[in-house]
Amino acid sequence: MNRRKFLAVTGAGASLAVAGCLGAGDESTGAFDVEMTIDSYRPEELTVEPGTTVEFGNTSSHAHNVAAFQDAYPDEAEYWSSDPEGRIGSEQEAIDDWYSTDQYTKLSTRDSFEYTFEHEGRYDYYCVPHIEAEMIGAIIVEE
Ligand SMILES: [Cu+2]
Repeated sequence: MNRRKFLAVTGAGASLAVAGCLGAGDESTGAFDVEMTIDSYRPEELTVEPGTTVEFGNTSSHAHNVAAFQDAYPDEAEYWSSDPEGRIGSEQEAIDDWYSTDQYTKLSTRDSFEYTFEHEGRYDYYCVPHIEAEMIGAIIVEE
C-alpha cells in the first residue's frame, strides 16, 4: 500500500478521533459486521479469512460511505468502495462521486452493502465526507 499517502491523509484529526471514541451512544448494536456510527466504523479493524463477505451497515442518523484509500489494499485486489455495482474505480472517483449528484457510494440511515475480501492483506478505507473526523477503518484478511 501507499503508506506515505495514507498517513498524509489521516494525520490531521487524530485528537478528534480520540474524543469521538468516548462519545455516548457510539456502541455497536451487532446488526452488521462493521457498523457506521455517527462518526466512526465499529469495529475500526476487523480480521477475517480470505473469501469472507463483510456487511457494512449505517446505524446512525448521518449519511456515510466507504472508500478504499488508493493502493492501500493487496496488489491482487481491485479498488473497492460502497458502490454496490462497482462503478467506482479509484479513490479520486470515490471522492468525485460523493460530491456529485450520483452518490453511488452513499449509505443513508439503515442502508448496508456487502463486499467479499478474496485476497490476504490489509484493506484501509475511510468515509469521504468524514475524513476530517478521522472516520477510517481497516479490514485485515488472513488465514
Ligand atoms: Cu461518514
